[in-house]
Amino acid sequence: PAIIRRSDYRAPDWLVPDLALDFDLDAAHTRVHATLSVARNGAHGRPLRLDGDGLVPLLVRVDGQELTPEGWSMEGGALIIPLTGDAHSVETLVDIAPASNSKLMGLYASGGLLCTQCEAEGFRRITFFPDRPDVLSRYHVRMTADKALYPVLLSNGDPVGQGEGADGRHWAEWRDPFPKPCYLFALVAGDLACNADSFVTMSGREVRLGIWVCEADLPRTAHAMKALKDSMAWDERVYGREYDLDVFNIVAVADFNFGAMENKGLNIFNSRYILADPETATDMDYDGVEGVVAHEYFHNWSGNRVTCRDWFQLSLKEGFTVFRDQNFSADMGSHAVKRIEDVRILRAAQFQEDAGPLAHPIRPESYMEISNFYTSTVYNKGAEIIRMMALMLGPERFRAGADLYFDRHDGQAATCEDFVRAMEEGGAIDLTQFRRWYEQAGTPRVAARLAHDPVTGAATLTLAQAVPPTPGQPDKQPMVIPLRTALFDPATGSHSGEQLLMLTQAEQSFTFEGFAQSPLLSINRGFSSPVIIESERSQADLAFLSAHDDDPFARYEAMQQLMVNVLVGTVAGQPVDESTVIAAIRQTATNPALDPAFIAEAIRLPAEAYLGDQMAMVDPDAIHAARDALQQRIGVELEPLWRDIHARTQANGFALSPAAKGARALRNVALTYLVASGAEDGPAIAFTQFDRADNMTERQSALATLASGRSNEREAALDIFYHRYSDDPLVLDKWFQTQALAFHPDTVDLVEELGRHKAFTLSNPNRVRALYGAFAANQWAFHHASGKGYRLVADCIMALDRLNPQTAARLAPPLGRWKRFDASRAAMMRAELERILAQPGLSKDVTEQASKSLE
Ligand code: B3K
Ligand code: ZN
Repeated sequence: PAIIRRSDYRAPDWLVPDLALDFDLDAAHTRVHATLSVARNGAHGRPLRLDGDGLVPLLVRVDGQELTPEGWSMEGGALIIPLTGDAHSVETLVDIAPASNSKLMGLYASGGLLCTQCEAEGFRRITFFPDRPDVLSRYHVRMTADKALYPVLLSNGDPVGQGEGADGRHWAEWRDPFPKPCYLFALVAGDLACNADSFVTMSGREVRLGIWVCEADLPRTAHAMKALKDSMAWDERVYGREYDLDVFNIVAVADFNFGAMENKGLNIFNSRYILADPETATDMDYDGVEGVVAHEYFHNWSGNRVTCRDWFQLSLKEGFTVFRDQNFSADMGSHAVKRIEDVRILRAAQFQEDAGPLAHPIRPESYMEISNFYTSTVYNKGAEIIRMMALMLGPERFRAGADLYFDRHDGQAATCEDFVRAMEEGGAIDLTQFRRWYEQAGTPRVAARLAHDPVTGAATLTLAQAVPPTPGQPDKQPMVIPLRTALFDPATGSHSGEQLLMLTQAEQSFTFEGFAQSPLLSINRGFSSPVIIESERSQADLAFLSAHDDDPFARYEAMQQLMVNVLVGTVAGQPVDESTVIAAIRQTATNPALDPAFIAEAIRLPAEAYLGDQMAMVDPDAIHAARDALQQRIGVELEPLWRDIHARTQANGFALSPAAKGARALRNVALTYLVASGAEDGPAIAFTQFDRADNMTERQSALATLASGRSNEREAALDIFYHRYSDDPLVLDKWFQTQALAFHPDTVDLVEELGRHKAFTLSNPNRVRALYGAFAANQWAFHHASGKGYRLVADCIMALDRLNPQTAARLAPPLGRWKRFDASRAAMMRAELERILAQPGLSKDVTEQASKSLE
């Protein structure tokens, strides 16, 4: 497949200021009649080139005249039309088949609905068009459909007309006054019910809000509606940006390749990010709904009003919008806990990506298939890079930079460079060296060494940075690394003020005066930079910080580092002292001044995969054994505490308040330790929680605890859960996922069986991710020494690639981490990648991921 390069960008040859689309909708055959007003862009003689993917032109007209077959040609899937003038009207007619569209890109059927997904390059599967984000058009959409099957017809912008047609059909017209790229086009047709509400903007305009779902799901839309209204108010308050159309609609669909899509005025969502009620959604699901609703809403400014010039600029909208949704969620709940969660996600997904064969800068230089670049790097690392700018500028100057960016580029297709320049000018800062964060891949490592002179009382902190080599980038330049830092004086137990240290050179020293004794280092507080800190801090120092650091993230980090040191030491066969960890856990868990939600985060053991990331060579069995043993030890030593917490956090009725959520989180950690202790009544306590819970958070967490054990209660609980929820797809996903994530020696065989279960299907991406996506994240099970785990995932990728390459390709990266495993596992992982690549007709999505993974 061809490689597209950022340096090859050229402005479009033809612009399309206006586009009229006429859809004659039907699941088997939909006719799309498009009328494009085209305008030559610059002085050139090149023909009009309209992208198409699997389309056959049934009619081509220019200025009302039908062209003979000699008047146009096809090149790949594209339609080429030589034109003589500078402005023309071009019409095409195509016939597409939504019901057989298994890629879920373009116009497809989900349940009884017809819906679209166009980003990044799905619009070319609907009609011939210059499918690139820098061609912006005003859309006028007409849809005609069977009224009984599709009583609701939605598109972007505002509704401008509707009426009855012949033979039980009806029609609707929508007009979007804001010029937009075609990736933001959407339509939905179906039998939908509406949760209708309204919002008055800061300038006093009333916006009609609608969340559209099937009738039975209406009671599950309240949380999404609240999140939408909170987001609208937040963007006005924090960024001064208000909504710009008279209606804002959201539709939930069951079959969707990712989370949701920010189509102008008509967001389309994976139903898992809309539907929530206590019986079926966990607290994490509720937070997911809030965060994704906000994310898509915020795109109306960061993405739609200002869009991307080309797909290499994807982080311009995604990194910034993730940063915005993270801050929104923090404001809605706990800043400390949100930051911990976001860093956990960054480390689990992005640090792994940055350390492997698929590493790329947040602004990539090339791609085969753009769908493969909707990555944790572009999204989550992209957000961290905006966060560093916000930290360096402070809130007022950051807001001034954002204002300049939005005002200057409103209505345009912009670049990352445009954003950085607006921050420089609006925020009055020089970001010359900082731009390397857009160019260099890899997670910087910062070695921190603290030296103390008892005679002068000076403490000298020496910081040395190194960015590891990544594919295509053997040598790296020093980055700008802002590090929030404090030095704790052991004499007083406190520090005399945090400083923002700017590490800009390969090595730099900072001196601090007035320490009679050597201070304790608290660095990268709040995780101010997305880097790995290497500092030799004793277990005693870490224990002190875990109890006294006034930055909650640093406190959490000290606690986790304590645990990591013990676990990594155990795996390496070194003698370790578990007592410091256990004392620190007791200290934290019993501190009445701490938020229970924070405690739950801080006392949980680091994930097996995170432990693997700390080692040059990952030994999944040894890591599992060490973590399991420490968990048991903590369970045994503090058993009365776990019993007490578990009993104490039992709620009287369900609430969604931060306090109630925190109590549930802590209760679930306590249950895990209690069961891990091996106490005889552990499984029975878990089963009682499972059985009596009035909410999914407690039920699923008890189920997960049981699923990782070998009690009789295990089978019973899984069976009850399955039958209770067998007609709710989102909850059934949890049943698959819980088993795929279980720490159980037979997980790999179980997953194989579940792949043949009657409720399993490759045609629903949520179901695939619930089983195979979760399984591939279960380090111990996936890396089973037999290699069976690798084979299962490879088989799934190969089968799914024939239906849905985009979702298939997302399962490939775990197989690409072979360099970090022993020779036997590495050989088996490579063999699976090679077997995948040998499959005839393999998509370019999977080809790109698998071939890069072998390098
Ligand atoms: N912009 C979409 C993602 C589209 C993914 C295409 N492969 C959702 C989001 O980030 O808001
Ligand atoms: Zn986004």
